[in-house]
Amino acid sequence: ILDSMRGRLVAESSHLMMSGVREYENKLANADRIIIVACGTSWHAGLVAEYLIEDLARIPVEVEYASEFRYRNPIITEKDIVIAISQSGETADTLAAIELAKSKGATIFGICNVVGSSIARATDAGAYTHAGPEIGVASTKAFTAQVTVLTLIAMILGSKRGTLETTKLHQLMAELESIPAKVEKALELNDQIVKISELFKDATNFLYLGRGYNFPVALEGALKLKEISYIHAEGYPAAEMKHGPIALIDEQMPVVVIATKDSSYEKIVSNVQEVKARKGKVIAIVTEGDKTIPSMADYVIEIPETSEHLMPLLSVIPLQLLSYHIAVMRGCNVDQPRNLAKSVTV
Ligand code: F1P
Repeated sequence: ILDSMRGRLVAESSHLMMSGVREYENKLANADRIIIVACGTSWHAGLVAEYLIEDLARIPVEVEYASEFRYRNPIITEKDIVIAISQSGETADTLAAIELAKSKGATIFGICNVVGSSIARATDAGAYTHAGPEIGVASTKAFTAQVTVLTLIAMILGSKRGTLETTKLHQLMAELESIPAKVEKALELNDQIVKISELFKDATNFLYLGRGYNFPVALEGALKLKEISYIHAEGYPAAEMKHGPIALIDEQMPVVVIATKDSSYEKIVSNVQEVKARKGKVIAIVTEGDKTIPSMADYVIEIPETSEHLMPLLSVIPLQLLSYHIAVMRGCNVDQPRNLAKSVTV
């Protein structure tokens, strides 16, 4: 798995994949609204894109589960741009959502990993992620490659629309260039995560919490654990905890909190306090050098510092490793989990 995760570095440093975006950048930049359709992990990448595009390019974004969107009667017009995201490029729900949007005259932009796949062929334009083949069913490096492409799209749109200052654009570009080395560093956490996995491999429930850019990562961490280890896991925006999930917390409940240094850091500190007050076991993903959260958490995983816009590229890695090791320790087949298909074509 480590080798396959390293494959993402190739995708992340490749700017070739953006040629499809360049042709359509005016159309994208002038959109009144962008609708993102996807399923599973790809939908989580779409949620990260909502934060990125709204923040950097100030274009309203809606993120829809393709499996719901295709069956309701959504409002779609010729002015809409639909971005369809899919690793396999064969997911039937995403394909059906594209066909629906196309029938209403929307422009469809695809982000796929598999060249020449059905979704790539059904779209008007697009970008390939070139993350290499996903050996297992559950998406891992595809997620980071999708988020990378979507980050570049948000940056291009922000600079075209004048909502992203040139200095900030250059800072983000430079930071993006440093991500492959930081991913390598995050992968060095492997041995530490093996030890944590050993302690929690028999848990029956997990809660994942994150705020801002780390909220979709919390959802993705929970999905990965469900998919490959069959442990029940829920991902929540940390601020939603008090609206229900807090009732679940007791000394049996492992709570993975993605608490890196960003604009919502102070708030997440109080969320960790709330979990600890109820005796939950906190596994915190923090920024290197942080002192506050480590003083409260039960287990601490330090990842390199980066801009909050790019943090999902790093914060997802320990969560993927945690799911992987727990699944292996439970004797699960991580490449071919039960009941899951590589591409859901029905
Ligand atoms: C979507 C997806 C994956 C998940 C599993 C089932 O696939 O939900 O995210 O890991 O493989 O399908 P795709 O449209 O991104 O290929």
